[in-house]
Amino acid sequence: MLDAFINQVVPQIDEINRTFLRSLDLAPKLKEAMLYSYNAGGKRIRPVLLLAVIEGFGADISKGLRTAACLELIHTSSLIHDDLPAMDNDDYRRGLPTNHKVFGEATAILAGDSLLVDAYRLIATDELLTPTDRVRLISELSTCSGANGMIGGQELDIENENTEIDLDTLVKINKHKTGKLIEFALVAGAIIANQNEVIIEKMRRIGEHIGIAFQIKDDILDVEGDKAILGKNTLRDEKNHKTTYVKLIGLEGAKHSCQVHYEKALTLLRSLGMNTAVLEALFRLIIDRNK
Ligand code: GRG
Repeated sequence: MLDAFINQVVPQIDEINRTFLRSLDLAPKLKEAMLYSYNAGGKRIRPVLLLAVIEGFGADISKGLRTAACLELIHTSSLIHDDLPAMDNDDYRRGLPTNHKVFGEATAILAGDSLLVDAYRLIATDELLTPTDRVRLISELSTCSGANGMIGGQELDIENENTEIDLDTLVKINKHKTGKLIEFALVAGAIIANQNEVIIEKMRRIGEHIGIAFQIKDDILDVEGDKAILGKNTLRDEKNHKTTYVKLIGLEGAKHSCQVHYEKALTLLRSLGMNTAVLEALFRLIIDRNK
């Protein structure tokens, strides 16, 4: 059932994004760099989560396709910047050499910038959404991506390299760096499905828990995962002197904490009275994944 859902929606998201990126034709090398990282693959978890929320509420998933596509472009931009020499300095991502290794650092920075900035037009011009919903979604997404969201979380992460931090600080970093885009997926799905504010805020809390579980699993895979399956290097956190859940509470502690956040997300989800089958399968995939 989850596979059928993924096979139904991912080609549609990819089609929207590829068509959109191909239309940006002022600077061919920049376009090529953007398409390179987008086409390198990736699990597309965030857009699938967004659309699964809409499906769970019995609403029309076509109304969420462009917002879901936009979210994946912004996520892709963050991966390009994350790999830059000034950040994690990585040479391998989504199974291929990183963007700056292929196109040079300047173009990689601009490819990340463009993916972040151009993406919003997918929502702004979405005629299936009301103008009010477009503005709200853009506002939510820029908050989740910006200085009070993913980018702020990345800054805290960098400032705390080589530093002994406690669990609360680590949770704060990851809630923002990784969690905010996942939170957006759940909140946006509820907005597009016309849910009330109580439900939207419950979705936000579900997103917080599943976002933390996602990052804990990422930390676990950095230690236990297989580079060939992951498509990125392992032991990156140790190389970058990062504090992770595994470092702070051990491998078993991290696995336990991942399970706890997953269960909290699940309990909240089941309290909403919606069809949770696809979302539950996705949450399970997030904590059981091997890539
Ligand atoms: C774009 C201006 C701009 C800034 C970006 C670098 C940065 C600021 C933020 C870093 C955010 C980041 C990369 C957090 C880690 C999140 C994470 C666990 C990513 C891996 O996501 P997956 O597993 O990857 O979904 P795939 O490749 O499957 O999409």
